[in-house]
Order: sequence, then C-alpha cells, then structure tokens
Amino acid sequence: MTADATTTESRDPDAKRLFDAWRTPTGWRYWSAVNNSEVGLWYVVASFTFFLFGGILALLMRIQLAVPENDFLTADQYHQVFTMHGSVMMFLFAVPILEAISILLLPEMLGARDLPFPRLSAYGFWCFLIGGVFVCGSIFFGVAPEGGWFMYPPMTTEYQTGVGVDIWLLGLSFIEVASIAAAVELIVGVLKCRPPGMRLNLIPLYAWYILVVAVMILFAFPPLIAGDLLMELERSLDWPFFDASRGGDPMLWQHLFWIFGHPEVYIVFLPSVALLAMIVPTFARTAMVGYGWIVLAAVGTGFLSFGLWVHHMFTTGLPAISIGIFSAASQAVAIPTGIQLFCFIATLLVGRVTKSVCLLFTLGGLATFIIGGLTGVMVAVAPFDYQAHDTYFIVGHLHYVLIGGTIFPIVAGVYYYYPAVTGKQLSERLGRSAFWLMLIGFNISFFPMHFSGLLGMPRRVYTYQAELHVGTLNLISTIGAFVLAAGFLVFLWDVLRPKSRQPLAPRNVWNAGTLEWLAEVPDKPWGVRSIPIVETRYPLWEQERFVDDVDEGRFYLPGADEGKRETLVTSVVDAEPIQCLRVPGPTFLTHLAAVFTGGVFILSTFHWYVAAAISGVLAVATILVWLWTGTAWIPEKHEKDVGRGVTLPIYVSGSRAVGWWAMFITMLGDMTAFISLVFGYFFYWTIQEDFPPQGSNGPGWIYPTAALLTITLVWLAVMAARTWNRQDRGPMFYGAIAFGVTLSLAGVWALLMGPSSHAMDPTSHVYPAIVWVLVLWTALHVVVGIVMQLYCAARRMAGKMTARYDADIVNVTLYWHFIALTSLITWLVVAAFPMVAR
Ligand code: HEM
Ligand SMILES: [Cu+2]
Repeated sequence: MTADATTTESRDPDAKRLFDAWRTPTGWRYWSAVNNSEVGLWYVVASFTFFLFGGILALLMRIQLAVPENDFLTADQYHQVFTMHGSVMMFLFAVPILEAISILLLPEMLGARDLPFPRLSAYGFWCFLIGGVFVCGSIFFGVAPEGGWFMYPPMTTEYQTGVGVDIWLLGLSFIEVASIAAAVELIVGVLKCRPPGMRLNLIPLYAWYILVVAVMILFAFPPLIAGDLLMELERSLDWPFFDASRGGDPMLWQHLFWIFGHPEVYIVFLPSVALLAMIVPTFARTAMVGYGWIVLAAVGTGFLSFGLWVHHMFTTGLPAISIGIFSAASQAVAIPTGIQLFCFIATLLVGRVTKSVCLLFTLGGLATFIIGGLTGVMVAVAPFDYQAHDTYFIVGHLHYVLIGGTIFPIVAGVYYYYPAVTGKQLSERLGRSAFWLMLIGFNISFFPMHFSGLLGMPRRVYTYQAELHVGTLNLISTIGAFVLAAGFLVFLWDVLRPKSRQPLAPRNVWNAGTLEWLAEVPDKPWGVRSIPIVETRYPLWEQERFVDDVDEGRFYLPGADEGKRETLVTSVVDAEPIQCLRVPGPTFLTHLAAVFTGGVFILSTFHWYVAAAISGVLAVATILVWLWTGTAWIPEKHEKDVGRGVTLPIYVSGSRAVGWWAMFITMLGDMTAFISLVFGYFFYWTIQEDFPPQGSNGPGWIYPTAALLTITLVWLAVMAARTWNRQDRGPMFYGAIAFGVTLSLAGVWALLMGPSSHAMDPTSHVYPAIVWVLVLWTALHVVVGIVMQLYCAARRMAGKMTARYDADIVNVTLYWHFIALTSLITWLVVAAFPMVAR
C-alpha cells in the first residue's frame, strides 16, 4: 500500500530517486514484486486463508461429534478431515504465518530496506502457495491422507494404497523446503542486516526470537524431510525402511518425526511470544524488564526442545531409564518458559498500562497458554501419560497450548501492526467482541475435552457410543467451537471491512519505541528514508530528534544515486557497516522456478517420474538464469559513499558476504538431513542383533574408497581453482575446473558401482536400502557440485566473475567443503564401519 510520489519526493531529488528505485510495479506486473512488504503481505494472507480452511475442517469434525453415533461424515471422510486439519494447521498455517509476519516486519524492525535475498523470499512464497493448494485440494477429490498429522507407519505404508499419503509426504516436503528457505533468509537478515550500532544486546526481542526459531527450523525440518524421503521410497519403490519383516522398523519414523515434532511446538510458540515481547513494552510504556533473561530463556528453550522428542513415545515400550530422563527434561523446559512469562508480567506491573484490544488478546493468550502448559506438565509424567495417551485429554491440552500460544498472540499482533502496514486502525469495539467470543467459545469447546478424555473418549474416532456418557460433553464442545468461530468471523470482518472513509491513523499510533514504527503513513516503498544509527533498545523513545533525522535523510543511504535498490550490511557482533548491498528487483523468474520445483514433487506423487525429471531440469535451468542475472553483479565502481563520510564496498566475497552466509546456513540444514539418514543406519544397527546382516553383500571397500579419493581430489581442485582465479591465472583456473568436473563424474560412477557391482538389492532388506540411500544422497550432491563448477567457469568466461569479484567460486568452494565431509562420512559408514563392526 503505497502512495504516489507526492510532496517530499517531488521537492527532493534524492527522495525521488529513492522512491523510483523501490517503486512497486503496478497492473499485472504487481505480482512480480519481490519486496518484503509485498511478499510478506501475500504470505500472511495466504497463511490465514489456510487457517480458515483448517478451521472449517475443525467445524466439520465438531458437527460429526456433536451427538453419539452421528452419520454426518463417514469414517473414511472423518479420517481425511482430522489428518488434513492437523497437517494444515501445523504445516500450512502455524509455521508459515510466523515466517510471513517476519518477512513483512523484520526488515522494518532492523531499519533495513529489505531482506538480503528478496527473490528467495518470493520463491519460498510461491512454492508454499503451490504446495499448499495441492495438499488442500486433495480432500475435495476424496483422496486426502488418513494417517493423522504424524503419519505413523505401518498404517501409512502398508494399509493405505491411495495417493493420499504420497500427497502428504511430497507436498509437505516441498513446503518444508520453502520454510527452510525462509529460515535462511531470516537468519542472515538478523545477523547481517541490522542498522549500524545495533550490537547484539540492542537487537529487538522479536529479532532474537526469530533468530532462535529460524535456527530451530534449520535443524528440525531436515530430519522430517529425511523421514519423508525414506517413507516415499518405501511406498513407491518398496525399499523396506519401516517394514519389520525385512529388517526395517516403524519406530525410526517415530523418532525422525518427533525430533521434528517436539521442536515444532516451540517453533510455533516462540514467534508468537516474540510478538507479545514487542506489544507488552508499548502498552506498559516502559522498556521490557529482564531483556537478558528473556534472550537466554529463548535460546535455552530452543536447545532443550531438541532433547524432548521421546515424551511423545512413552507408550511405545522404550527402556524405563530413557523414559525417566525424558520425563524430567520435559518438565525442565517449563523453567525457561516460566522466566519469559514472569518478565512479561513484571513489565506490565512496573509500567503504566494502557488498555487496548492488543493487550486483551495478549493476556488472554498468556492465560490460555499457562493452562495448556499445566496439563502439559501433567502428561510429561509418564504414568499419567499412560492413562491420557490418545484420548481427548491430549486434544484439549494441545489446543490450549496451540491456540493460547499462537492464535491469540497472532490476533494481538494483527491489531497491533495493522496500522503500520495499511495505515488504518482496526476497531476497538469489534475487537473486544471478537476477543470475548473467542475466549469464551474456546474454553467452552476445549475445557470439557479434558473430562471426555478421562472418561475414555479416544481421539481420532469418527463417532462414539451413547453408553460412554460423553454425549453431553461433546455437545458442549461443539457449541463452544461455533462460538469460537463466530469470534473469528467478527475479527475477519474487522480486518476486511472497507476502510476508505476511515481517516488515516497517525504515524506510530501506539507511541512505540522500536524502529518498525518509523513507517510513514501512508507507507513509502523504501521502508526508511535513511538507515539510522541505533544506540538504545527503544530509539524512538530514547534517542533525541531520531525520527526527524531519519526522515530528513541525515543517516545512511538517504538516496539512490545510481537508481539501484540498496541496503546496508553490517558485521555480526558489533553491527559495524561493511557493505552497501544491492538487492535485485521485481521478476517472474521466481514464479517459474517455483512452478517447476513444484512439478518435481507433484508429478512424483502420481509416479510420473519422467515428467518429474523434466520439470526438475527446467527448475534447475530457471534457477541458474535467476542466479546468473540476479546475483553477484559487478558494480560500476568499487566503493560508494553511503553518507556521513562513510565509504563502503559495493561487492564483497567470502565470510563477509551475505551469500556466503546463506550457503553456509543452507549447508548446515542439508548436513542435518544427511546426518538423519546416517542416524537411521545406526538406529538399525543398535536395535538389531545382526546388522549389517551376516552373509549379506556390502558395497565392499574398493569402490567406496575410490569414490572418496576422487571426490577429495575434486575438492582440492575446486580450492585450487579459487586461488588461481584470485591470481587471475585463467588457464590454470579452467584446467582445475575441467579436472574437477571429470573427476566428479568418476566419483559419481565409483559411488554407484559399490552397491551395484555387489548386487545389493534395496528391496530385499533394509541394509542394502539404507546403503543405497546414503550413496545416492552423496552422488546427487556431487552432481549438483558439477553444475556449480561449470557455472563458475561460465561466469568467468562471460566476464561476470573476475579476480577481484569472485563471490561465485568462493561460495562454490564452501559447498565443496561440505561435500568432502559428506563423502567422508558416507565412506566411514558404508565401507569402514562394517569392517570394525564384524
Ligand atoms: C479453530 C478451532 C479448532 C477446533 C474447533 C479444533 C478441533 C479439533 C478436534 C476436534 C481435533 C481432534 C480430532 C480427532 O482426534 O478426532 C483436533 C485435532 C488437532 N488439531 Fe485442532 N482445532 C482447532 C484449531 C487448531 C489449531 C489453531 C491448531 C494448530 C495451530 C490445531 C491443531 C490440531 C492438531 C495438530 C490436531 C491433531 C490431529 C491428529 O490427530 O492428527 N487445531 N482439532
Ligand atoms: Cu513434545
């Protein structure tokens, strides 16, 4: 929502150029925008739409359960509905909405003009939209998955033959990739795109939380993607990872799922707390109490949550000692959560609180979450869990946590930030009605579930007998659900009702202290007129003449002299300015790339593998064009004056560059997926007497060792190429690349020869299957590495990479460090380990 160039822009040529550089395209080209303020907004709207869809599914379930032995939905339909409800809420709403809000607001909170990779955000968004529509669409054709949101095998491998489970596995993997892309963007954003002076201890709390959450996504989603991969291989190619009759084990899925699934709870909870952490000080009119404690608690929760997954598996017959440890750890996580809540409450107590709808939703959310937390501590006690497991007690518990911990805070956030984004305020009166309807409806609906659960009503059943005496409780729950839905409708109406006659809200309506409130009304596409120097946590409150200085362009980058989109990059710890980063503008390439990437996943669902492969090649080609035209531009001059007498380089490479960080972070996620597969191998080894099984063929040691040696040579060649490029020794550079590409091909061949020359049949037993997976994983990465080497050679030939401007080869070298490590681990596992294990 941007006004035309008016007043300031027409008088001030600097402002005019800045405005033109950041102008959002109009007409149908509007959809080619990549700027965070547009993409973030679409992302929020799309996630909310999926939420409404999930909510309608919930109402269908509640209608079915209103009375005993109802036949509104068949058993089959009900299974699809609850699976889709859970999956949509978790994968298409809870995680994406928080990434969406962050893409929209994080740059503003950091006084940045945009995130470092706007096209990556756009690509992630389009992937999300395509994947989400695909997954949701399945239910209209009656082919939705039925395995519940955690898809336990063997139910989902042997007993469901339709495409439903494949849609779940592939569609959601696709969306998880988009989530990881957004996480990379957000991590680099927080670390490298802060305004000068914003040292680590001045970062807005929201950004701290998002940093923690994005890192959690980076380590939690890859295990699930690895699990999805294994299960899809079992379903489509009959590789028996979870099939006990051929050495597989369904428990592996449960581990991989919950290594993701428990952190997931905090992944959706922490960003909502982050919103509250911005709202609370504003309405208490005072700085947040215990900033350092809150940051420590957020980081601590992030760490602890990875150690808790087993508490979802108490009833699977694990050894008692591990149950004891995980039970204690599950209760320990209440401590950091408690610290955060105490800091919030303390802030409200010491401040002068102004009443508002935002605050109502904040308090309502906290109270609801605390109740959910208490029942959570109850089920963390293993003996209690034996009673409550798989009953409506759990359904009650999880919705207290999820709705208290995410929905209420998000609604609070919408009321809070709506004026900053649209220039108009929401209605306090409608907001109050929405709040009370939601709070009361929610409790009427979910509180009785604790009792129906304890009376023995199991979850995931499409109906129940009248003799169970839970009919009344269920009817109450259904009525409550409709009251809750009415509350949402009021909220929705408030957001969507036409506001053209309503006056514009004043700038910084709530009189907040943080940078996002620099947004002008109506909003300007450039974000901030000049990028400020920050000295305190609440600069709008505490730094004198701050807003005027920003507006009058007295800080950094007040114009766009060359008509390019630019923002500042700063150092990680001290936020010293180090680069004037040029970011790319609107494009449709990202849409094409998303469609082709989607094609790979969607076509595979229907086993059209040739079409999927073609789509994959097209996706890679599009992404290459995008990188070729949109990254690592050689600037027309080395340095540029960014204002206040500071001159910064326009192009940097190596560990100062944002691209290097993005590669590094992406590879950490990639390694996590790989380590999850390796975990699978050792999981089979620990639970089986005889693994690798006596007498079965392994890949031997000759081919794997040959593969390791060739790949190591490629790695050295790539490093040499980097050096020779820097010394501008062209022929040596091209020689190294030619050598590297040839040896890469040899490495791929040697990798594949190991298992194939020993006739390892992946459908016969889980051992050959997991060896094949590790080998194929490594080989695929080497193939990608070949494309990267060729890309660098082409860049140099085209004059787009030079001795001085060498970010491409530097990043590719970083990639190869990880490939070398991957190959070494693969060798250790498939070739060396069987020798020592025998
Ligand atoms: C808006 C009001 C909501 C209502 C009335 C509602 C209702 C229900 C009901 C009745 C079930 C139990 C299905 C069964 O076991 O047979 C359920 C399951 C579930 N809900 Fe909700 N829900 C709502 C919102 C949410 C939200 C906002 C989230 C997440 C952010 C969520 C996440 C889940 C999950 C993960 C399950 C478990 C699905 C499974 O068993 O596989 N729900 N919900
Ligand atoms: Cu958990």
